[in-house]
Amino acid sequence: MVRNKSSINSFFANPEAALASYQESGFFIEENLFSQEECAQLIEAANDLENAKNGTYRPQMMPHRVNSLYLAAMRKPALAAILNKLVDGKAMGLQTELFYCKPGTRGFSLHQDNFFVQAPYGTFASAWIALTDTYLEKGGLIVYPETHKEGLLPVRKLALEKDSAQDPNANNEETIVPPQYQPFHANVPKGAALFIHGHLVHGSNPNQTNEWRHVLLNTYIRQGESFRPGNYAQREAIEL
Ligand SMILES: O=C(O)CCC(=O)C(=O)O
Repeated sequence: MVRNKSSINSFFANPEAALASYQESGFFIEENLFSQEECAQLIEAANDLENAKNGTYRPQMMPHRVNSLYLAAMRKPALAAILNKLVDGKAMGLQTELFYCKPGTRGFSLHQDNFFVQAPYGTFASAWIALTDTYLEKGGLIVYPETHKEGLLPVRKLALEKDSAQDPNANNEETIVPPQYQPFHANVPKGAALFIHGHLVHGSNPNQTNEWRHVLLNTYIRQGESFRPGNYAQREAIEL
């Protein structure tokens, strides 16, 4: 099996190498952060969230505000320990979003998370937590290694029809990636997190399988730094 390049390190086995790899490539995959049972509980709880009940299965914004299981997942000490290193200070939780990604759901267009959040460079990072195995055909994440070094890149507007099962801001525009960068399709196994630098260009593939691709996306910011709350997300920094 071809392993993800960054999974040869771990923030717990080799913290310096892991941080260096993240700083160089703009992402890092840490396996086994969530147990099989925790993943199953987070998926089960997703069935009670509003967008499951109304049948749209649109990604659920801020599930930690209605179910403490997601708040605990955001505050998980192993995650917080890594985030403190990634933002080089005390990390605060900013956002949670639960992706159902039912079969056929369109992917998220290429973007930099900080396009939406507008935090100072290097103070903001995301943890994309796979609650099920993910790979190219199953809504897998696409990253463009090292693009975080470019700062904020320009975008082009898209004119796609809305996919009612996708985040309403997922396909409004896409980042224009300079031609020297190549995409990497990450295999992120259940229970692993792919950490994303706020300026790393990434997106996701459509889910072409007949299985659901549940992912929990948590975002974090260094304490005291500025950010855009956003009309849709209404972000607030919370203690971990
Ligand atoms: O889970 C996905 O499909 C992509 C999510 C993502 O990249 C994001 O919300 O920043």
